[in-house]
Amino acid sequence: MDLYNYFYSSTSYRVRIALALKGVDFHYIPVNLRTLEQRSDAFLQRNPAGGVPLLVEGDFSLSQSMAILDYLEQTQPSPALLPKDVQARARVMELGFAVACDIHPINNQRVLRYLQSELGVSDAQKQAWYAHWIAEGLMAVEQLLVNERARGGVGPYAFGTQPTWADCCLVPQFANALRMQCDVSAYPLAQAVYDHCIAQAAFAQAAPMAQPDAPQS
Ligand SMILES: N[C@@H](CCC(=O)N[C@@H](CS)C(=O)NCC(=O)O)C(=O)O
Repeated sequence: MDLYNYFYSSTSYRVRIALALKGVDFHYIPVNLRTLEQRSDAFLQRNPAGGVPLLVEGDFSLSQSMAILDYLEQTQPSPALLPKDVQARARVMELGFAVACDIHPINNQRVLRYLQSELGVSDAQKQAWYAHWIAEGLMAVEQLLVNERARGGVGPYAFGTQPTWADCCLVPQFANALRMQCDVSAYPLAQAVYDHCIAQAAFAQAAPMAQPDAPQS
């Protein structure tokens, strides 16, 4: 299994966490987002959307991190990263999609690039945009965690004692918020989930700085 990805890409990080939790070996193929390799003809032929991650297994090729998580869940069912109970499963997906649909796309590199190169926004305005959507998005995520704790959910993961898709999505987004120096003090439950997760071996294995294309110093 080949995974085209980039060490700092949070969508790639989601998939790397799931692969590590499931103990699946893969071949890491770096796509350098800093040099816009994702826009090269060679990569666009593989993924016309021009983004990572991209999973390739034989002649089967799949983009979209959430579709990849689902594919892995079906093909490598153990350990399960979605609960069996229908409502519990929906809650996990609700949090995962809050990150994947409401936070990540509007702060994606191509959006930030467009803001600067086409609309001429300054670095400070770009940072304000980023921080604004992180704040709105993480506030909603925090409330989902508050609701879960009010239902009796104890953690230390987002939903209970085992990692789920919610953690696969939350951890990379929270890491991005910290990297972009956003104020995260209003999200103590999300912070606690993040702190717990990054201390676990599978999450550490999937972390950006542990990847072969990360800067070595
Ligand atoms: N919805 C897609 C988004 C993929 C995506 O755009 N990933 C980012 C990295 S986190 C990327 O490759 N950005 C490159 C760009 O925007 O040019 C997914 O979940 O896989």
